Amino acid sequence: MNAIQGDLFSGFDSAINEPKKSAEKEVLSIPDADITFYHNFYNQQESDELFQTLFKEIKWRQDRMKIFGKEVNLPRETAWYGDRNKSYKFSGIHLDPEPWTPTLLQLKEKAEKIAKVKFNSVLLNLYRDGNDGISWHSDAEPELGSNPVIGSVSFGGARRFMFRHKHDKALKAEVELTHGSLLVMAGATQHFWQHQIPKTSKKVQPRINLTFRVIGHSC
Ligand SMILES: O=C(O)CCC(=O)C(=O)O
Repeated sequence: MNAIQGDLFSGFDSAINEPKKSAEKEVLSIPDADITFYHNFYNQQESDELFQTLFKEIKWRQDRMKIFGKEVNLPRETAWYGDRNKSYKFSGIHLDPEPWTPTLLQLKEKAEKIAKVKFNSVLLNLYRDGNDGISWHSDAEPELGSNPVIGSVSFGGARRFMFRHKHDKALKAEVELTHGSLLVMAGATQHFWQHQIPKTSKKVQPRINLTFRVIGHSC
């Protein structure tokens, strides 16, 4: 985490430019947003086990999307689980949910205690290596409603999670999403900010991310 990022957080030790490991909750101090980060939401052993379980149990799929009229593979594998009838549409892809597994329900309940909402769906992304990523977007699909609460849990290789303001391009922020962490985005965040996981030429371990969501009216 660099100094600019560090200054954005409370619970940050600027002398060594590292987040305080004891800090339970770090609030990202950027305008027009409500973002909190929990570094050690799961401990190392729990995180290792959950990564392995999700890697094996989830029905990962390789979706395709159209770019300039050409069909290409999405640079990651995905899966959509949740309550019945809570389908989701993004990048022109329509996803019908797989039923909750015991592992996903356990993860959902733990995230709900912090996010203070009942999630009814989860989008999972598997980033196999540094060639996988997700480009700039906000989670602003109509079925998420206004001011959605998104609970984002990460396991595996740490990746950069970047924010840019939609109206003021000079406003940027970044968080390293580490093994076993939880990031909660709420309030007006999706109205004003976009986020991305950039691809990287560095050697990175595979990573699984789960974004728990509340879907209102399905598409
Ligand atoms: O992998 C991540 O941390 C982000 C995923 C994401 O932005 C999304 O699923 O909309």
